[in-house]
Amino acid sequence: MTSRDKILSLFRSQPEVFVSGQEISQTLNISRAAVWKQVELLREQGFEIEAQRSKGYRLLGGPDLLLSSEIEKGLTCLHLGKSLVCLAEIDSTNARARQLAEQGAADGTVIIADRQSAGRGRLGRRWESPSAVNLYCSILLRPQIPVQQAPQLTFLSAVAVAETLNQLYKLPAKVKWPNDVLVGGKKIAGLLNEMNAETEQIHFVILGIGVNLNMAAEQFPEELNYPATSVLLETGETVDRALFARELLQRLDGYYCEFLDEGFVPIRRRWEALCDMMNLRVQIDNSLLGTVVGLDSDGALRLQLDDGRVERVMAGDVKPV
Ligand code: BT5
Repeated sequence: MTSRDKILSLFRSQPEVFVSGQEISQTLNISRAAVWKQVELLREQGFEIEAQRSKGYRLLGGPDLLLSSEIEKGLTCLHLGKSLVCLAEIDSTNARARQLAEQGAADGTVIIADRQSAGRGRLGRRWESPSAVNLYCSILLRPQIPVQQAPQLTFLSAVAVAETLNQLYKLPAKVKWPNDVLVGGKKIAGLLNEMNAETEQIHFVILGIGVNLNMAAEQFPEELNYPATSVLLETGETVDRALFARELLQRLDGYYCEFLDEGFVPIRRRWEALCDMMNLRVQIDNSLLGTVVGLDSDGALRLQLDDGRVERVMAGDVKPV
């Protein structure tokens, strides 16, 4: 955690209460001048901090930044989040996770950012990532599984995101092949998994997860491939992003352990139960037409064509027809 995060965490643990410069300097083991400098930096970032000579500092308001200390509170994961990095801003958490992975970062490292300046979707698309409203998260994993099984991990994240939205906000979240989570037919989350592997061996997999939590209608781009929504738009309530991040990591960790022990079958079952396109007629990339009959063990969508043959679809955008 940076000094900035530690000071914020200290303020937030005692809302509206003055914390003396001396207490901060002792707790963080930095000089009083350094405390003052960090407070100035926080003010520049939009935090309203009152300073009184005899009492110290207190936080009156400011942006809702995610802090690793708040996400880690009570987290009991076996794999994920042993190292959890929360950044104010980054180009893309997936790009940062890849850099860290190449430098040898450990299995289970989690990168979260408050804002992405170049958030990525699939096929070079952009993921709109405004400041302080959503979750932008990348998880670095080093699973010892065959390379062809790596795409299965996307379904694990999709199930964990949909179930967390159901559990915390009673939202009827559904999964859409291959990498979306929808509420009422609108996209609320997108997943982007990236892998670094040789023919036989996975070096690492990055699970990129973007969930629209407190995003307001005017923050969505005008041109969208698919209608989109957020928890705020669905429920009318602003949600606690740290709590969502914590619940999601906890659930993902459980499913990842299960996946390593038992393979893809339990996740596939959950995914199929959450997919409301099962047995529906769909079109892939405005060409192939058929009925969704399930998910294959490598993550391919099983599509029954009109002549009865079952086609395995490896990539593409699915639209109901
Ligand atoms: C995705 O791509 O859905 C994958 C999105 C993954 C984002 C996460 S955030 C953390 C991590 N770091 C990254 O850099 N990325 C990951 P795709 O299926 O290609 O969908 C992209 C399309 O969704 C865009 O072309 C827009 O039409 C639409 N879109 C963009 N931003 C959106 C948003 N915030 N909510 C809903 N739809 C959006």
